[in-house]
Amino acid sequence: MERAVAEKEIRSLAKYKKIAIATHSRADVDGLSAAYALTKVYPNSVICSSEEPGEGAKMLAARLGIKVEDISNLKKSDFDGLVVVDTSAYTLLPEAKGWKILMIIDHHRAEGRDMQSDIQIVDVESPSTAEIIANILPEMDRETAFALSVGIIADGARFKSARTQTFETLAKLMTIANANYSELLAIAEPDPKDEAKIAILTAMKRLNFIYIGGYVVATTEVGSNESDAASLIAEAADVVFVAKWKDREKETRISARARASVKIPLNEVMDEVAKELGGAGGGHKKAAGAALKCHTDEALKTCIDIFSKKV
Ligand SMILES: [Mn+2]
Repeated sequence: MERAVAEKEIRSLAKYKKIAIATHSRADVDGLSAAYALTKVYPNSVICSSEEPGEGAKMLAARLGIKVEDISNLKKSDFDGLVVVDTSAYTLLPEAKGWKILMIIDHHRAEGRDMQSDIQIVDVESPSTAEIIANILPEMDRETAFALSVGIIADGARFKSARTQTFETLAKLMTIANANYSELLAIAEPDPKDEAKIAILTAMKRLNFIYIGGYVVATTEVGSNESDAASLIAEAADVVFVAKWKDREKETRISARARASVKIPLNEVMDEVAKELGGAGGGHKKAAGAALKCHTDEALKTCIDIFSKKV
């Protein structure tokens, strides 16, 4: 979508009296910063999500005084509808079911995308939702520029998926925010809590790896922090699948990561694994995930099988 058209679409929703702006459950800084930028366009709006926000999102919210409501506590009839940012899959925000979705702004790939809206601003080439919004709405205040800077730094996996525009956009935002990189990085990549450190080290202790078609592929299991563990292990292995059993949902969550040179798109692997085992999978080529209706052993075995087939 052309920039001017996208801006018109975003601004067209300002006619509504009250909008809820939702990001995926366990909000991250990309989703939160995108939602926050939109509150400046829709002054009478509320930001919402589900489950506890990530550490960086909590820090950003505290710094800018952003309030994040639990979407389950909102009364649908009080709102004209929902704007969804940084996801377009009900798996990542099941509580959005039953809401009228006025607009979706997202950078995730099509697999698993099952939310529908008349206005969909989706750029799968963008490393972050923050970058999409920063380019559509370049006029912004200092706080918004600060938030979007953090979103861009946090979601880009240390600029591994950055394009020229990412750096240009970030430089402009940092100038408006009058912020330095270390200050932004402290929120984009907060120091892990002890329980996260222990979860990651446990993931490493339980790690198995095999050689598949020239790639070192690792698998492991954790009780929490699966995506942090996956990101770190992918610094050493070529590909990693980290499993976590969710007792409440009776399902296994997989967090998958690959280094830049890996040719097999993990979002496709996750999608096929989900089709075989039941559940949903998708994400990006180098960072993907799935929620699967089976136990962790079977989930990891199927990840390896499907990956092997694709090599
Ligand atoms: Mn994102």
